[in-house]
Amino acid sequence: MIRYFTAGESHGPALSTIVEGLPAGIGLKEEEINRQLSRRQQGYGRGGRMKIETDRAEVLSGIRFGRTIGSPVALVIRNRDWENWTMTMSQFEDHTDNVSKITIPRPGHADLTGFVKYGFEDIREVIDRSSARETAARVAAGTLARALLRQLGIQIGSYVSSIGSAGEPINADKLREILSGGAESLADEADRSEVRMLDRDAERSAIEAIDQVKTDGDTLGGIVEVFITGVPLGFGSYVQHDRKLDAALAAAIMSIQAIKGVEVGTAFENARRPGSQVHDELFAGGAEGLTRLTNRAGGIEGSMSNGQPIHLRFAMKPISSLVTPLRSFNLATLEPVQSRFERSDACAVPAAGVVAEAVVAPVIANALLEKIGGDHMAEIHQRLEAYREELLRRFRS
Ligand code: EPS
Repeated sequence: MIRYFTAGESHGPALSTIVEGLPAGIGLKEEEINRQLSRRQQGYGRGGRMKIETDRAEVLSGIRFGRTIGSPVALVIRNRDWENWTMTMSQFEDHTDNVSKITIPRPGHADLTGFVKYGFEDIREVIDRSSARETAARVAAGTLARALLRQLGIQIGSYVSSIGSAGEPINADKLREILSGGAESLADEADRSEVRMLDRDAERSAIEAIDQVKTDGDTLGGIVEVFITGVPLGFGSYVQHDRKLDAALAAAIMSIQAIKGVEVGTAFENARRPGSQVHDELFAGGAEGLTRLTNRAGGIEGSMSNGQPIHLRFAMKPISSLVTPLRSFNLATLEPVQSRFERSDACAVPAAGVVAEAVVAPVIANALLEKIGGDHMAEIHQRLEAYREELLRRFRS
């Protein structure tokens, strides 16, 4: 099973990750990791920090001649901004007297609870690890599982359906057409837009809305749709809570900073309709064995993949660092004060989609390994093809 951890503070020397449990033989180009890192840095509404950083991963282990060798892959992404923070974030020299302490928490942020929970005297120690900069390491880690999946015809993509009140999910027929080329076609199309939207009117409205919040010193959240295509029927299981695919995918997405809701398929809309208008009817045969005319279940029934594209939708709250302050209090004096501003983004919804693509990759890869096993890519490929052929044979009319 693939496991990974990240380490690193936003303004420390670097972010790093160790990815364990990758099969041998996954072909990977360094440019692909860096391409994903660069995608994560884009998006209209990003703040000043993204002008400083150009994220690139250094591979320290686990890859030889462009292929994984089954051993842990360690990656490092240097923070260029570190040179501006060597005193504030100094590891061993004590600069307590030279660095002013932050004691005013931002509503909506980890500031207040992290400060109390860890017994800090300076909110800086919360800010630097709770920062969404950490997602750079997760994107780098996810690229490896993603490469494994891509080599097996499983693709992941996302687009932004709304930012603030601008935009809505695109028409199901148009979506089906784009997804027929695999979920990466969707991601490629979304990447052509600065807000990763597919509808030009919605894009224009979203950019205007971001401009408006920048002027107002405010921030905006949004909704992102994630698709995974090429997943055969039968990944995950209904038999035990910790083997449920929908639960694992939702947990992965919910672990991204500022994500507050995850939906599988059109779950909330489904809850408003009778079952006869919700459940996707079944037809044997067709190019992929089984045919469905709708996918309201989002490709998951009984917590298992059902062979349809997996569809997840998630909500990101507006970033909690606001230029225009909200009411807060000083943790040192308990006096009421206006919350302080920490440099940040006005909107990071487009980046969240790229991060979500990365964090679901190890979940799907693990479901695959649980289903068919295998220690190297040739073995996994052969087993998956045999499984796909068996499914086709079973449902061929
Ligand atoms: C973040 C605050 C900002 C963002 C950061 C997330 O960083 P800084 O305080 O250095 O301006 O730019 O995001 C990234 C650095 C990134 O790479 O995504 C926060 O507080 O969460």
